[in-house]
This record gives sequence, C-alpha cells and structure tokens, in this order.
Amino acid sequence: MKASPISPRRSSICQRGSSLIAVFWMIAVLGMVLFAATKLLATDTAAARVMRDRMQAKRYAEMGLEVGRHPRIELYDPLLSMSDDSGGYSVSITTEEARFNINILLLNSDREILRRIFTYWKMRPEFASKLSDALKDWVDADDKISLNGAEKREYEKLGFDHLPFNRPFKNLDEMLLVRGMETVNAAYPGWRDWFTVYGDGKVDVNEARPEFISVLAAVPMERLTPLLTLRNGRDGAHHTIDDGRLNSAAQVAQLLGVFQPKIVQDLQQWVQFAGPIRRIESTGSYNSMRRKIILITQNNQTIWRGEMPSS
Ligand SMILES: [Ca+2]
Ligand SMILES: [Ca+2]
Repeated sequence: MKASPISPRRSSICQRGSSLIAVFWMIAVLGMVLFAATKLLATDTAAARVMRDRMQAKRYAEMGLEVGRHPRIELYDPLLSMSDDSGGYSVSITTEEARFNINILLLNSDREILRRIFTYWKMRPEFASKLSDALKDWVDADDKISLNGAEKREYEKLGFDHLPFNRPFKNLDEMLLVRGMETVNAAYPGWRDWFTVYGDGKVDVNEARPEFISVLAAVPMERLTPLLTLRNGRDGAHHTIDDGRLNSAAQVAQLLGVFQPKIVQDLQQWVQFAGPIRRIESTGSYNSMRRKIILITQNNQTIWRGEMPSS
C-alpha cells in the first residue's frame, strides 16, 4: 500500500504548527494593541495626574486659607504651615496697607512718592513723568490733559475709544490699560506687588517691604538697618514671636536718621502702624504643583479673593 503524500502524523504536526503560528500572530497583534493602549493610557494618566495634583494643591491652599482667616490666628502661628509626604500649605498674613494705594498717590496734589517709586525702578525720568501724568489723567474726572499725560483724544489717536475711565482704579489690572503701562509690565513684572486699591493710603510700616520704606522716607536701603533690627527682633526674622513694633512717625524718622522737615512731614502724612485690612496668601502644594489663593478681608468680611496659577 502506497503511503499517502501526507501522513496523518505529519498532517497533525502541520496543523499544530499553523495553529502555533496563529497563536504567535495573535500574541503579536494583541501585544501591539496592548502597546498602543498602554501608550494611550500613559498619556491619559499623565493628564489625569496633572489635573489631580492641581486639584489637590488647591485643596491644600484652601485648607491653609481657612486657618489663615481665623480671627484668633497670630502672624507667627506654627499652624500657618503644614506639610506631609505629598503636599502641604504655607500661609502668609500681612496687611493690605503694607502697599501703596495707587489711587491716593495719584489724587494727592504731590506725586512725589510715585516719582520716587519710578526712580527706584530705574525708569528714565522722561518716561516716568509721562507715565505719572498718564496715570493721573486716567483717574481724574476731567478731560483736561496734564503736561505729558493722556486723555480721551490721545487714546483715540492710539485707536482706543471710551478710554480713560476718568475714575480711580477698581483693581490693579485696570492699570494695564494706561498708556505706557505695557512697557512697565514688560520691564518690571513685579510692579503689582507695590500697589493696592484698598485702604486709606497710609503705609503700614510694621508690614511694608524694606524697599517701600526706603522709597517712602527717601533714604537708601542701608539706612534701614536700625529700623529692621527693631522690627525683626532678636532672631532677625520678620513675623516671629519676638518682633518689635514701630509706633510713631517720630520713632520711624529717628531710626532712619531722617531730620529734614519735609520728609518728617511726609512720614507723618503717609505712615500707619497696624493697617486694618488683612491680606492672606495661602500657597498649596501637591507633588510639584502649586496653587496660590489670595484673600483680602476687612472686619472678617472678604473684600477680594483671587487665585494665581501654579508657579
Ligand atoms: Ca481724566
Ligand atoms: Ca522676629
């Protein structure tokens, strides 16, 4: 008997072989699908992780804010910062009067302090004078142009209708609409930290940044050492339990070694020692994400709340 060309044994080997190939092929295809899916999932997870981190960072910031706004909390309370393995918050409390009220600086007949601020920023005098006049024209009610200022006609020439507002700024962002402010924003992005639109215009010298006091009293930074030594207390750090407090314009003038009557008078007009408006800044962090919430309160009522993107 002639053997069939393919014996049952060989045929079974062949069949096994082809099903093995099919299995390998399927494994390969499945592997490819799985690889693509994992890639997709990885992208998705990264986006989800960023979203989760941002949300958690905000949650931490809000937690800090609740602690910070408590009426009995002290500026140096250890509860103002907290951290665990993945996140935490850090809260700083100061007064809004630690900044210069831009509206009051502009509506005051003497814009000398604004000029000193611009000088501190190393602004060219011609530019500073144009900007100062443009800011003044923006907040005064009339359409009479100051020497180097900008009223309705000047803005129309630049292609803007309905400017200036002819009233005090309601928030700092409005300042960016003033002619020349785009240059300041580009050259000196920290300008916002100097100003506020709240408060009576008197600067809280117990809270103000050293450079603000230097500008206010027209003294170089190195003359601030005795004042800062008193303010910071023995540990040399601000906002700790041993801080000293400034309590009179005469004391400030003496610590700064300022005796010219005009500057002493300026100090009397422009300083205070415990601004009533609180500024609470809470930064929440989670993994590498950070969120900052700012709350401005007066008599425990919120007057402004803002959120900053991660930095
Ligand atoms: Ca005007
Ligand atoms: Ca201290």
